[in-house]
Amino acid sequence: MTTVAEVLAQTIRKAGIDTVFGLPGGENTEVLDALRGQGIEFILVRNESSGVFMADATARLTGKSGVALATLGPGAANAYCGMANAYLDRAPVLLITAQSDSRTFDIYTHQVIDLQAIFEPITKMTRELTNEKTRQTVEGALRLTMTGRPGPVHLGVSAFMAGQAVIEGEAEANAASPITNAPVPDVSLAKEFLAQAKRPIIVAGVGLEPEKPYEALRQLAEAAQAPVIVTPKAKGAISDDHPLSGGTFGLSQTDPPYQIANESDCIVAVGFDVVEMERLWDQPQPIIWVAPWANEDPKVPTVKHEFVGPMIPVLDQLAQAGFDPHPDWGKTRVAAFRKTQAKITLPEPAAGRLLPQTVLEVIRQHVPRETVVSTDVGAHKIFTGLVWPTYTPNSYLLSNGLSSMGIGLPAAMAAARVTKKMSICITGDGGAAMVMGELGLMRDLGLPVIMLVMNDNALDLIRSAQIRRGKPVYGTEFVNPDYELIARGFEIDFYRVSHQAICIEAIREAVANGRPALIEALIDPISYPSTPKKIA
Ligand SMILES: Cc1ncc(C[n+]2csc(CCOP(=O)(O)OP(=O)(O)O)c2C)c(N)n1
Ligand SMILES: [Mg+2]
Repeated sequence: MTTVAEVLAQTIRKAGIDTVFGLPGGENTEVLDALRGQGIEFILVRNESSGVFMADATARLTGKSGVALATLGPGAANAYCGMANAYLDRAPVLLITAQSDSRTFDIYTHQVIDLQAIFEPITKMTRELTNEKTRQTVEGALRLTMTGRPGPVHLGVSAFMAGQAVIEGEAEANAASPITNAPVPDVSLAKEFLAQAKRPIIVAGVGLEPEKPYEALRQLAEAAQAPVIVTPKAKGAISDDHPLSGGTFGLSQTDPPYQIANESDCIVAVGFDVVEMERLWDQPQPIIWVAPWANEDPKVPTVKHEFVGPMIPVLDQLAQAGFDPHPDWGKTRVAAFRKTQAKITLPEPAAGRLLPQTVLEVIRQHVPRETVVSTDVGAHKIFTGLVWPTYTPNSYLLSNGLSSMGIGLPAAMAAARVTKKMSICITGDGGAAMVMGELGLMRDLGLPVIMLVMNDNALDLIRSAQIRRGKPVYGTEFVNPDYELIARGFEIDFYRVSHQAICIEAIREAVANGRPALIEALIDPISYPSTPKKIA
C-alpha cells in the first residue's frame, strides 16, 4: 500500500524539489518519514516563518516551487507571516501543515483552529489533503504556485490521513511545465505606439520570475533607448552599471528614479505589480503591459496595450519597432540623473559610529559582483534597496509586497545553500532579534553567511516616523544583547566594527574565511534617507 504521506513526498520529489524547510509537530511524523524515504532533505528551522522564507528564496533561485512544513495550530500560525509574505511577494511556495482530524472536530478542541479558513485569504488555494486524488492534488498545488501570478498554496493533512492508503487507480504523476506554450500575440499596435514615444521607459517588477526575460528586456531597452527602472524585487534584472539602468523605485514616495519616470511619455511595464509601490500609482503616461498576469487587482487605469502570458516573445517583437527617441533621452538622461545622485552630501556620524553608506560601500568593494545580498525590513532596507549596486538577476533578496521583518537571515541562508557561495544578510537590530535562533541553523549547516547587523538600538524606521510626526520617541528604542556572546554561543565568527578601517578588515577576513559570521556594525542612522536629520 502507498500512504497519503508517501504520495505527497513522491510527488514533491518528482517535481525536482529536494528540500523541505520547517519545524514539525507530533502530527507531522508520517510526512517527515515519507520525506526522508524519498531522500528529501529536511532543514530544521527554529521558527516556522523562517522555513517559509527559506522556501521562498530557494524557489526564486532555483526556478522551482519551494516547500515548507509546519504542524497544526501554533506551527501553522507561526508560518502565517511567511505565507502572507509569499502571497504579497508573489512567491511560489507550498506549505504543508498538519491539521486536525475532521472526524473529531466536534469533540476535540486542543490546538484546533480552522486552518482552511485562516489560509484562505492569503493563498491561491488551500485544501485538505486526503486519500482521494492525492497525487493530482499535490501536482496541481505545485503547478498553481508557479502559474500566472505566482503565490502560495496550503495543504493540510491530518496525522490520521497521512498514514492512510491512497485510493487505488490514481493517474501517474505528470509534472507539467509551469509556462504554457501560448500563441505569440499580435503586438503590431503596441509596436507602432512605442515607436512614436520620444521618452520611453521600462519598469520591471516582481513578475520577471519565473520566466527570467532579462536578455529580452535589455535588448528592448537598448533598441528603444529606454531607461530601465526596477522595483526592489527586480533589482539586477539589468545590471546597475548598464548605461540605461535608471535605478530602483518603490521603496519610498520620493525615490530619485521618479525624476526620470516623471519625464517619460510611455511606459513598458514588464512583470509589474503595484503591490511593490509605496505610493498610489499616479503616473499619467500610457502603459504597455507585459506580464504573466492580467492588469487587475488592482487595475492600473493607464494601461493601453495588454499582453498576458510569456513575456519574452512580446519583448522580442517590441524591440523591432522603429524607434526615434529624443536625443537627450536614454543613456544621456541616465548619465545626467547619476550626476545629481553623486552630489548628495552626507552628515557626519556620531563619534565611534559608522554611516550605513560606509558599511555598504565596504561590502560592495569586497564581495564578488554576483554575491547574493538580502536585507531585512526597516530604514536599512529602504536605503539598501535604493543604493545597493546589483549586477546580476536575483542577487538581491527582500520582502517588499508584505515588507516583513525576519526574512533577511533565512533568505541569505537559502541563497548560500543554493549557490554554494557566500551570501550576506544586512539586517536591522530589531529584525535580527526576531531570528537570532536561526544562527543555530547557520552553524549546523556551516553556511557561508555573513549576518551584518546595523546596530542603532532602535526600530529606526518607526522612531523616524514618530519624530517626523512630532511625537515623542516611545516604544521604539531598546538595548541590544552582547552580540559577541551571542556569536560565541552559536560558535560562529564575530566582528564589531565602528570605523571604516576596522570594517574593511572585518569584511575582508569574513569573506576570505567563508564561515558563518556575525558582524555588528555600530552605526549612526542619521544618513538613512528615511531618518529626520534633526533628532528633537
Ligand atoms: C514582522 C514585522 N513587524 C513589524 C513591522 C513594522 N516595522 C517596519 S520597519 C520596523 C523597524 C525595524 O527595526 P530594525 O530591524 O532595527 O531596522 P531599522 O529600521 O532600525 O533599520 C518595524 C517595526 C514589520 N514590517 N514587520
Ligand atoms: Mg534598528
